[in-house]
Amino acid sequence: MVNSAKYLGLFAFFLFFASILCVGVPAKAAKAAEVSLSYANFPPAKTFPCVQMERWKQEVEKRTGGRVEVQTYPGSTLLGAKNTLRGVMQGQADIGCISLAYHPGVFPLCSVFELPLGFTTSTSASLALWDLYEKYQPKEFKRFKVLTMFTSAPSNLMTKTPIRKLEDLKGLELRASGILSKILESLGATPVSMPMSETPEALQKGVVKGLFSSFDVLKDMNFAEICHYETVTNTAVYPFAVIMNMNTWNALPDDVKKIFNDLGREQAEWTGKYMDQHVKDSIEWSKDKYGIEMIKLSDANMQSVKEKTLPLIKNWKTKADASGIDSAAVLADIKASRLKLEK
Ligand code: DTR
Repeated sequence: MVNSAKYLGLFAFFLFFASILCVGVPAKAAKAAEVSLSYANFPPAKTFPCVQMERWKQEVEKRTGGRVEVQTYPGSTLLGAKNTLRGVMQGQADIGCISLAYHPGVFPLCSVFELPLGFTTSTSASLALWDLYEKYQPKEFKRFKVLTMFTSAPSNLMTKTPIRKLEDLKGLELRASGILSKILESLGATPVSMPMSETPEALQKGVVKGLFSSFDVLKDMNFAEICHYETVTNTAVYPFAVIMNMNTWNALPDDVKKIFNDLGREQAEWTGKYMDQHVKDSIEWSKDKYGIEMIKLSDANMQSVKEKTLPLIKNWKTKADASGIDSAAVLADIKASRLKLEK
């Protein structure tokens, strides 16, 4: 009995020892985050609004030492393009990325960035947009904490049939949104306004014969497969804002608020630089994979684009002045930023 008891004891000891080895001595539990934030985004994960979201998440979690964790929801998995504004206001998500052009009339000041203001890069336009927001603190955002703002690269035509001269646009149904839809209208096209996330189906079904946006989507949305003709207009950009629920913001520790505030302009610049490089990569990828054709309009046609879209700036000025905005000062500040940032 003694022998068998001894062996039983040894066996039990080894069993316990083996279980520790297999399961591992419970390491010190990873420190739980003090704050957990949900971040909703509408387009697919590989598009630039979501790429910048993941960078922001990484920086926040690194700079807070893990005290703040960010759960990201790309591809409209938490909130879609048209319900992010309300969803963040109601607290369905702590943070949301919105394309201002999807909310006509809601952003009387910052919608100025949907106009053909002459920006040639997303970097300069993104920094100018952020600086404008910081200077004017527009009341259109008073219900939110704005974490950062940025823009797409300048918009161009991506179409199923070639647009070699402005006359080719006549009556052509093209996807855009916000004031950029009005730019298409002024050039003779028939704009069909919808968020980027609805564009693939509209292209597949033939509801639209192309779109008016920046060239990153040739790759990120695979539009190069169906839109083989890219007419360079390099006109208006699409402005975006990353907004936070105000109760969520007010509940954050002061040192975390400082980290978020310090990230504001930095994230605008990072996103702009990412976008400008990604547009170049997207064009090369689309040429290699689908043999797309890049088309330049004549100088006369480019001059005509400028002339036909000028009234849109006047229209914006009239509406802005009517809502108490000093439109002349805003446009002067934007022009000064553009000249300084693009010199
Ligand atoms: N087309 C504009 C802006 C934009 C440019 N690239 C992307 C990628 C994903 C979403 C939007 C955009 C727009 O529809 O907002």
